Amino acid sequence: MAQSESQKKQRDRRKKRKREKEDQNQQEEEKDGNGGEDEVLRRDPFEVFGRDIMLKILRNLDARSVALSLLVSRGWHSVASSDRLWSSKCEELWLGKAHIPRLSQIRGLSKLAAYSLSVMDGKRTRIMKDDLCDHVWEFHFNELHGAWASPFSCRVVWALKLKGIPYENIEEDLPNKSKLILQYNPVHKKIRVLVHGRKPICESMIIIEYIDETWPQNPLLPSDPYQRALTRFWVKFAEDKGFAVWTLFRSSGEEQEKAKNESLESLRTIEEHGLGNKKFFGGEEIGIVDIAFGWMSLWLGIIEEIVGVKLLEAHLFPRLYAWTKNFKEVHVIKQNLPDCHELLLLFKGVREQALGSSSSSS
Ligand SMILES: N[C@@H](CCC(=O)N[C@@H](CS)C(=O)NCC(=O)O)C(=O)O
Repeated sequence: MAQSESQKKQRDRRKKRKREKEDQNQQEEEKDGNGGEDEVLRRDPFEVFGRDIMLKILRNLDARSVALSLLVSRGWHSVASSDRLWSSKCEELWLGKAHIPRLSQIRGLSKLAAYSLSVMDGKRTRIMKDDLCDHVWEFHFNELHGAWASPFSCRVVWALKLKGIPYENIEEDLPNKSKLILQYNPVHKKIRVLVHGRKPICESMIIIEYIDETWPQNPLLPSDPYQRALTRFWVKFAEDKGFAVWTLFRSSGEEQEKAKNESLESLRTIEEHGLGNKKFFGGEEIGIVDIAFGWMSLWLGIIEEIVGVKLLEAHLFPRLYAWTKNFKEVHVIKQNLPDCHELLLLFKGVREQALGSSSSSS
């Protein structure tokens, strides 16, 4: 009996220890659960969100906060110093500025360095002689050789005007081009040529890219590399496929019919794949692709009227048709389109001459 009493006590003690142990375990488990959340909160946001989301977060911060985050860790530094992030900050900083320091535009310089140099430059209290020379050079030595009726000419005018860059226009007489054109563009001997300082640049779309890189205000190309690639794709499409309409303008019969079909095919492609439901090719703002296709807003109608062929019909290409209206409504474009009647007269003569010379040569 005495033994069973002590056994009972032992059993009770074991049970009590077991209960205590279970309580302790349960407490530890609960503590662990909360600790998990705390643990996540304590973790580096760079590890939790990853590079892309951090980039998006930093994009929305002001430049000073982004600069401070450079010091957090190597991971943060790699995001906070990226060109993708700082190129948009540079654009904001440079918007509307009359003077953008040359140093900040050195090719290969990181956008973060370009931003810091511009901020330092903005704090200077003295203007040096070199800066004044830069200004004189940039503002008074842009020579633009072209011809008023040329859509290639107008492209460059639109780009310069959209950016507010002054230039001296030099009208070329195309049948008797100046010696300067032959000197500046010895390969193609064509307009347009932009002479910046003493440097000639040829080919309208290449000139426009140069303008966009030299004067970053009101950007014509997006800063994101992928979007830039897509933009260049459509500029190339405009360059390659636009040609058919000009063939149609200068031809007749079978050749004209073939050019008409090719032109319609291109319009279908642009309508379906290029423009989408956007107001402009780049979105809400006019950009380089709009400039590349800009000739469709006026010259295409002139060609249709002279040749007697309808291509851009509203019911067939509603988006593209609406785009031509939106494009012409932009103040800078409206102010810098050639006079419609003068253009019509001139182009009638050009077509007659083209058909005359083709029939006399056949
Ligand atoms: N791809 C060139 C085309 C330039 C072009 O065709 N220019 C014509 C005037 S619209 C020209 O200079 N023609 C003179 C000639 O061929 O002698 C550009 O975009 O600048």
